[in-house]
Amino acid sequence: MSIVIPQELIERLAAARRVAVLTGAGISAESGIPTFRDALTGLWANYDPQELATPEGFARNPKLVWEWYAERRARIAGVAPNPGHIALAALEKRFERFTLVTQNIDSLHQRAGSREVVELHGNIARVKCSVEQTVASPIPQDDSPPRCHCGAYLRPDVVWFGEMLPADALARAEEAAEHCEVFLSIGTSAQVYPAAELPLRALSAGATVVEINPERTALTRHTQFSLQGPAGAILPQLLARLEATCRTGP
Ligand code: BJW
Repeated sequence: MSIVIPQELIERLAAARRVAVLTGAGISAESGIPTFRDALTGLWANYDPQELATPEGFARNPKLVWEWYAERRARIAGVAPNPGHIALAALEKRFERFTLVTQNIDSLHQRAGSREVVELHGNIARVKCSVEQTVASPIPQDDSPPRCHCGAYLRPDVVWFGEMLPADALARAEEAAEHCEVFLSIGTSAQVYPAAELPLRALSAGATVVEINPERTALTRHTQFSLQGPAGAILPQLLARLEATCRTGP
Protein backbone atom coordinates (compact mmCIF):
# COMPACT_ATOMS: atom_id res chain seq x y z
CA MET A 1 0.00 0.00 0.00
CA SER A 2 1.41 3.38 -0.98
CA ILE A 3 0.39 6.37 1.14
CA VAL A 4 1.43 9.90 0.27
CA ILE A 5 3.79 11.14 2.98
CA PRO A 6 4.36 14.90 2.64
CA GLN A 7 8.01 15.90 2.12
CA GLU A 8 7.43 18.71 4.65
CA LEU A 9 6.90 16.05 7.34
CA ILE A 10 10.05 14.17 6.34
CA GLU A 11 12.03 17.40 6.52
CA ARG A 12 10.69 18.23 9.99
CA LEU A 13 11.71 14.73 11.12
CA ALA A 14 15.13 15.06 9.49
CA ALA A 15 15.70 18.30 11.41
CA ALA A 16 14.40 16.97 14.75
CA ARG A 17 16.67 15.93 17.61
CA ARG A 18 13.93 14.83 20.03
CA VAL A 19 11.03 12.63 18.99
CA ALA A 20 8.28 11.14 21.14
CA VAL A 21 5.89 8.40 20.04
CA LEU A 22 2.64 7.16 21.58
CA THR A 23 1.40 3.78 20.43
CA GLY A 24 -1.88 1.99 21.02
CA ALA A 25 -3.48 -1.31 20.16
CA GLY A 26 -3.54 -0.50 16.41
CA ILE A 27 0.25 -0.93 16.07
CA SER A 28 -0.13 -4.58 17.12
CA ALA A 29 -3.26 -5.25 15.02
CA GLU A 30 -1.17 -6.39 12.06
CA SER A 31 0.58 -8.90 14.35
CA GLY A 32 -2.84 -10.48 15.04
CA ILE A 33 -3.62 -8.88 18.42
CA PRO A 34 -7.16 -7.46 18.48
CA THR A 35 -7.68 -3.76 19.30
CA PHE A 36 -10.22 -2.66 21.93
CA ARG A 37 -12.64 -0.33 20.18
CA ASP A 38 -12.70 -1.32 16.49
CA ALA A 39 -16.38 -1.88 15.77
CA LEU A 40 -16.45 -5.57 14.80
CA THR A 41 -13.06 -6.96 15.77
CA GLY A 42 -12.28 -4.95 18.94
CA LEU A 43 -12.22 -6.73 22.32
CA TRP A 44 -14.91 -4.41 23.72
CA ALA A 45 -17.30 -5.51 20.94
CA ASN A 46 -17.48 -8.93 22.63
CA TYR A 47 -16.37 -8.38 26.22
CA ASP A 48 -17.52 -5.97 28.90
CA PRO A 49 -14.66 -3.70 30.05
CA GLN A 50 -16.43 -3.10 33.37
CA GLU A 51 -16.27 -6.84 34.12
CA LEU A 52 -12.77 -7.51 32.75
CA ALA A 53 -10.70 -4.35 33.10
CA THR A 54 -11.68 -2.83 36.46
CA PRO A 55 -10.68 -3.72 40.04
CA GLU A 56 -14.40 -4.08 40.82
CA GLY A 57 -14.82 -6.64 38.03
CA PHE A 58 -11.85 -8.62 39.36
CA ALA A 59 -13.30 -8.54 42.89
CA ARG A 60 -16.64 -9.84 41.55
CA ASN A 61 -15.20 -12.63 39.41
CA PRO A 62 -11.44 -13.18 39.76
CA LYS A 63 -11.54 -16.50 37.88
CA LEU A 64 -13.19 -14.95 34.80
CA VAL A 65 -10.70 -12.07 34.68
CA TRP A 66 -7.66 -14.32 35.32
CA GLU A 67 -8.71 -16.70 32.54
CA TRP A 68 -9.37 -13.87 30.07
CA TYR A 69 -5.87 -12.53 30.64
CA ALA A 70 -4.36 -16.06 30.47
CA GLU A 71 -5.96 -16.50 26.99
CA ARG A 72 -4.65 -13.13 25.84
CA ARG A 73 -1.18 -13.92 27.26
CA ALA A 74 -1.11 -17.17 25.26
CA ARG A 75 -2.19 -15.38 22.09
CA ILE A 76 0.50 -12.71 22.50
CA ALA A 77 3.15 -15.40 23.05
CA GLY A 78 2.25 -16.85 19.64
CA VAL A 79 2.66 -13.66 17.55
CA ALA A 80 5.63 -11.67 16.28
CA PRO A 81 6.40 -7.95 15.89
CA ASN A 82 5.25 -6.57 12.51
CA PRO A 83 6.96 -4.12 10.12
CA GLY A 84 5.50 -1.18 12.09
CA HIS A 85 7.19 -2.25 15.35
CA ILE A 86 10.41 -2.98 13.45
CA ALA A 87 10.46 0.42 11.70
CA LEU A 88 10.00 2.18 15.07
CA ALA A 89 12.98 0.28 16.50
CA ALA A 90 15.06 1.45 13.51
CA LEU A 91 13.79 5.04 13.85
CA GLU A 92 14.94 5.14 17.49
CA LYS A 93 18.57 4.90 16.35
CA ARG A 94 18.30 8.03 14.19
CA PHE A 95 17.52 10.57 16.91
CA GLU A 96 19.40 12.04 19.86
CA ARG A 97 16.33 11.36 22.03
CA PHE A 98 13.55 9.02 21.03
CA THR A 99 10.98 8.02 23.65
CA LEU A 100 8.47 5.35 22.73
CA VAL A 101 5.49 5.50 25.05
CA THR A 102 3.10 2.60 24.67
CA GLN A 103 -0.33 1.82 26.06
CA ASN A 104 0.19 -1.78 24.99
CA ILE A 105 0.97 -4.59 27.39
CA ASP A 106 2.32 -7.03 24.80
CA SER A 107 6.13 -6.36 24.79
CA LEU A 108 6.13 -6.36 20.97
CA HIS A 109 8.12 -3.11 20.83
CA GLN A 110 10.84 -4.60 23.03
CA ARG A 111 10.81 -7.80 20.97
CA ALA A 112 11.27 -5.69 17.80
CA GLY A 113 14.39 -4.11 19.33
CA SER A 114 13.11 -0.80 20.75
CA ARG A 115 15.16 0.15 23.81
CA GLU A 116 13.58 3.24 25.37
CA VAL A 117 10.02 1.95 25.93
CA VAL A 118 7.74 3.52 28.53
CA GLU A 119 4.83 1.22 29.43
CA LEU A 120 1.86 3.28 30.61
CA HIS A 121 -0.60 0.42 31.20
CA GLY A 122 1.72 -2.27 32.58
CA ASN A 123 2.67 -5.59 31.04
CA ILE A 124 0.68 -8.80 30.72
CA ALA A 125 3.80 -10.91 31.28
CA ARG A 126 3.92 -9.87 34.95
CA VAL A 127 1.52 -10.51 37.83
CA LYS A 128 1.25 -8.72 41.15
CA CYS A 129 -0.49 -9.18 44.48
CA SER A 130 -3.90 -7.52 44.37
CA VAL A 131 -3.38 -6.24 47.92
CA GLU A 132 0.36 -5.71 48.49
CA GLN A 133 1.02 -4.72 44.81
CA THR A 134 4.33 -6.65 44.88
CA VAL A 135 5.29 -8.14 41.53
CA ALA A 136 5.48 -11.95 41.47
CA SER A 137 7.41 -13.94 38.92
CA PRO A 138 7.36 -16.38 37.26
CA ILE A 139 3.60 -16.51 36.77
CA PRO A 140 2.27 -19.49 38.76
CA GLN A 141 0.36 -21.87 36.47
CA ASP A 142 -1.27 -24.00 39.14
CA ASP A 143 -4.48 -22.20 40.07
CA SER A 144 -7.04 -19.82 38.65
CA PRO A 145 -6.14 -17.30 39.95
CA PRO A 146 -3.16 -18.18 42.13
CA ARG A 147 -2.67 -16.55 45.52
CA CYS A 148 0.14 -14.46 46.95
CA HIS A 149 1.96 -15.70 50.09
CA CYS A 150 -0.25 -13.18 51.98
CA GLY A 151 -3.38 -15.04 50.87
CA ALA A 152 -4.72 -12.39 48.45
CA TYR A 153 -5.22 -13.17 44.76
CA LEU A 154 -2.51 -12.45 42.24
CA ARG A 155 -3.67 -10.36 39.26
CA PRO A 156 -2.14 -9.20 35.96
CA ASP A 157 0.26 -6.24 36.40
CA VAL A 158 -1.77 -4.02 34.06
CA VAL A 159 -3.65 -0.76 34.64
CA TRP A 160 -7.42 -1.09 34.79
CA PHE A 161 -10.01 1.70 34.52
CA GLY A 162 -10.09 3.83 37.64
CA GLU A 163 -6.53 2.88 38.62
CA MET A 164 -3.56 5.22 38.68
CA LEU A 165 -0.88 4.80 36.02
CA PRO A 166 2.65 4.00 37.27
CA ALA A 167 3.88 7.44 38.38
CA ASP A 168 7.41 7.12 36.99
CA ALA A 169 6.17 5.98 33.56
CA LEU A 170 3.63 8.80 33.35
CA ALA A 171 6.24 11.38 34.40
CA ARG A 172 8.69 10.13 31.73
CA ALA A 173 5.93 10.19 29.09
CA GLU A 174 4.86 13.73 29.98
CA GLU A 175 8.45 14.95 29.98
CA ALA A 176 9.07 13.41 26.56
CA ALA A 177 5.84 14.90 25.15
CA GLU A 178 6.65 18.37 26.44
CA HIS A 179 10.24 18.39 25.14
CA CYS A 180 9.97 16.81 21.70
CA GLU A 181 10.01 18.52 18.32
CA VAL A 182 7.93 15.81 16.61
CA PHE A 183 5.27 13.65 18.28
CA LEU A 184 3.86 10.58 16.52
CA SER A 185 0.51 9.16 17.71
CA ILE A 186 0.15 5.70 16.20
CA GLY A 187 -2.73 3.20 16.35
CA THR A 188 -4.64 4.70 19.25
CA SER A 189 -8.22 5.93 19.33
CA ALA A 190 -7.05 8.70 21.72
CA GLN A 191 -10.01 8.08 24.01
CA VAL A 192 -8.32 6.84 27.16
CA TYR A 193 -6.80 9.34 29.60
CA PRO A 194 -4.23 10.32 30.66
CA ALA A 195 -2.49 8.81 27.59
CA ALA A 196 -4.78 10.81 25.25
CA GLU A 197 -3.49 14.03 26.76
CA LEU A 198 0.11 13.41 25.68
CA PRO A 199 -0.17 14.56 22.04
CA LEU A 200 -2.12 17.63 23.22
CA ARG A 201 0.67 18.46 25.67
CA ALA A 202 3.18 18.11 22.82
CA LEU A 203 1.06 20.39 20.63
CA SER A 204 0.84 23.04 23.38
CA ALA A 205 4.62 22.89 23.76
CA GLY A 206 5.05 23.63 20.04
CA ALA A 207 5.74 20.15 18.62
CA THR A 208 4.62 18.91 15.22
CA VAL A 209 1.97 16.26 15.92
CA VAL A 210 1.50 13.44 13.42
CA GLU A 211 -1.16 10.73 13.53
CA ILE A 212 -0.92 7.33 11.83
CA ASN A 213 -4.25 5.50 11.84
CA PRO A 214 -6.60 4.12 9.17
CA GLU A 215 -9.49 5.95 10.89
CA ARG A 216 -10.05 9.49 12.11
CA THR A 217 -9.90 9.84 15.89
CA ALA A 218 -10.55 12.41 18.59
CA LEU A 219 -7.00 13.66 17.95
CA THR A 220 -7.10 14.00 14.14
CA ARG A 221 -8.38 17.57 13.97
CA HIS A 222 -5.54 18.76 16.22
CA THR A 223 -2.72 17.22 14.17
CA GLN A 224 -0.57 18.91 11.53
CA PHE A 225 -0.18 15.63 9.59
CA SER A 226 -2.70 12.77 9.48
CA LEU A 227 -1.46 9.70 7.61
CA GLN A 228 -4.51 7.52 7.09
CA GLY A 229 -3.56 3.88 6.73
CA PRO A 230 -2.09 0.91 8.58
CA ALA A 231 1.05 1.52 10.64
CA GLY A 232 2.71 -1.62 9.26
CA ALA A 233 2.66 -0.07 5.77
CA ILE A 234 3.24 3.60 6.63
CA LEU A 235 6.10 3.37 9.15
CA PRO A 236 8.51 1.45 6.86
CA GLN A 237 7.82 4.04 4.11
CA LEU A 238 8.39 6.89 6.54
CA LEU A 239 11.70 5.34 7.62
CA ALA A 240 12.82 4.78 4.01
CA ARG A 241 11.97 8.38 3.02
CA LEU A 242 13.78 9.75 6.06
CA GLU A 243 16.87 7.65 5.28
CA ALA A 244 16.82 8.82 1.64
CA THR A 245 16.43 12.48 2.64
CA CYS A 246 19.25 12.28 5.20
CA ARG A 247 21.53 10.66 2.57
CA THR A 248 20.91 13.27 -0.10
CA GLY A 249 19.80 16.35 1.87
CA PRO A 250 16.41 18.10 1.41
C1 BJW B 1 -4.67 0.95 13.46
C2 BJW B 1 -4.52 -0.21 12.77
C3 BJW B 1 -3.34 -0.33 12.07
C4 BJW B 1 -6.39 -0.38 13.73
N1 BJW B 1 -2.45 0.66 12.10
N2 BJW B 1 -3.78 1.92 13.49
C5 BJW B 1 -10.54 12.35 31.72
C6 BJW B 1 -11.72 12.40 31.04
C7 BJW B 1 -12.58 11.32 31.01
C8 BJW B 1 -12.28 10.13 31.68
C9 BJW B 1 -11.08 10.07 32.37
C10 BJW B 1 -10.25 11.16 32.39
N3 BJW B 1 -9.14 10.83 33.10
C11 BJW B 1 -9.27 9.55 33.51
C12 BJW B 1 -10.46 9.06 33.09
C13 BJW B 1 -11.00 7.69 33.33
C14 BJW B 1 -10.41 6.64 32.41
C15 BJW B 1 -10.69 7.02 30.97
O1 BJW B 1 -9.87 7.50 30.23
N4 BJW B 1 -11.90 6.73 30.50
C16 BJW B 1 -12.27 7.04 29.12
C17 BJW B 1 -12.51 5.73 28.35
C18 BJW B 1 -13.48 7.92 29.11
N5 BJW B 1 -8.99 6.48 32.62
C19 BJW B 1 -8.53 5.74 33.62
O2 BJW B 1 -9.27 5.19 34.42
C20 BJW B 1 -7.03 5.61 33.77
N6 BJW B 1 -6.65 5.90 35.11
C21 BJW B 1 -6.61 7.14 35.59
O3 BJW B 1 -6.75 8.10 34.89
O4 BJW B 1 -6.40 7.22 36.96
C22 BJW B 1 -6.75 8.43 37.61
C23 BJW B 1 -8.26 8.65 37.53
C24 BJW B 1 -9.13 7.60 37.71
C25 BJW B 1 -10.51 7.80 37.62
C26 BJW B 1 -11.02 9.05 37.30
C27 BJW B 1 -10.13 10.12 37.09
C28 BJW B 1 -8.74 9.90 37.21
C29 BJW B 1 -6.60 4.17 33.51
C30 BJW B 1 -6.83 3.76 32.10
C31 BJW B 1 -6.46 2.27 31.96
C32 BJW B 1 -6.80 1.72 30.59
N7 BJW B 1 -6.66 0.31 30.62
C33 BJW B 1 -6.82 -0.47 29.39
C34 BJW B 1 -6.66 -1.97 29.71
C35 BJW B 1 -5.17 -2.29 29.94
C36 BJW B 1 -4.94 -3.74 30.21
C37 BJW B 1 -5.39 -4.64 29.07
O5 BJW B 1 -4.86 -4.57 27.93
O6 BJW B 1 -6.29 -5.43 29.31
O7 BJW B 1 -5.83 -0.05 28.43
S1 BJW B 1 -8.37 -0.14 28.54
C38 BJW B 1 -7.68 -0.18 26.91
O8 BJW B 1 -7.77 1.15 26.31
C39 BJW B 1 -6.19 -0.49 27.09
C40 BJW B 1 -5.57 0.40 26.05
O9 BJW B 1 -4.21 0.62 26.36
C41 BJW B 1 -6.42 1.65 26.13
C42 BJW B 1 -6.35 2.51 24.90
O10 BJW B 1 -6.84 1.85 23.79
P1 BJW B 1 -6.13 2.06 22.36
O11 BJW B 1 -4.76 1.51 22.43
O12 BJW B 1 -6.29 3.43 21.92
O13 BJW B 1 -6.97 1.02 21.47
P2 BJW B 1 -8.34 1.29 20.67
O14 BJW B 1 -8.92 -0.03 20.35
O15 BJW B 1 -9.21 2.25 21.38
O16 BJW B 1 -7.87 2.01 19.34
C43 BJW B 1 -7.12 1.31 18.36
C44 BJW B 1 -6.87 2.27 17.21
O17 BJW B 1 -6.02 1.61 16.29
C45 BJW B 1 -8.14 2.65 16.44
O18 BJW B 1 -8.19 4.07 16.31
C46 BJW B 1 -7.96 2.00 15.06
O19 BJW B 1 -8.49 2.76 13.99
C47 BJW B 1 -6.47 1.91 14.98
N8 BJW B 1 -5.96 0.87 14.13
N9 BJW B 1 -5.68 -1.01 12.98
C48 BJW B 1 -2.74 1.77 12.84
N10 BJW B 1 -3.12 -1.45 11.33
